[in-house]
Amino acid sequence: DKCSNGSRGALVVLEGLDRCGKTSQSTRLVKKLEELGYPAELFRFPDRNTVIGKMISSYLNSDSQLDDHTVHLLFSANRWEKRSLMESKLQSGITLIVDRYAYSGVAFSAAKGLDIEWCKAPDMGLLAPDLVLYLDISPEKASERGGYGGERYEQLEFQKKVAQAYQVLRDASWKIIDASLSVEDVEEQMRGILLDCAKTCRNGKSLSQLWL
Ligand code: 2DT
Repeated sequence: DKCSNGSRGALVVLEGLDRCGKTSQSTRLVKKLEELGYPAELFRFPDRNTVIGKMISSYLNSDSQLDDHTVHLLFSANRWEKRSLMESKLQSGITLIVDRYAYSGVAFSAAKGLDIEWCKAPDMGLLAPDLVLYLDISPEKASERGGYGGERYEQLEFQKKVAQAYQVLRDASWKIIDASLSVEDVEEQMRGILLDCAKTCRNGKSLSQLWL
């Protein structure tokens, strides 16, 4: 049992615009951590497997319409329904690599014009990440990467607003990663930061709550 001495896993979030490379990097980081002896698991939000997640998914595919506030609260509820599972995994020594989190929640809704403080409120008290890796790429460059899929938010003008909204959310837990480079070079930038974070958590850094 990795946790018999009380050491915990790290909560690490990857954020960024659509097509910034988050999803493939998340998978690589989980593999890398495991190779180095840190048990790790991948989470992603929205988690489309739950009942709430299915409502979100249908909205994103434009199979259903929802008021902007309503869908914002569903995204938040989708994180809350995973909170206790995430906490128990962390406490058992597993590092979680999370593809999108509350920052996506606020940035995408704020880009639609919702008030930022209103957007943050429902996520207050979720587990606070130990590290946020922001995969930084210009909206123009991201849009050139194989084109966007058909989902609701995958449009250049909207992504520009999301990029602006993300800037307001930066705090001390954020590290800005240049995501315009090759897959290997992007991973290389994150590896050391990630391992430092995993060590600090293993050595007893306590979990805290988001935005409180
Ligand atoms: P993926 O393409 O990564 O599955 O994301 N989104 C995500 C929100 O608007 N609010 C949220 O809270 C989260 C987690 C970002 C699907 C889209 O959903 C957006 C892109």
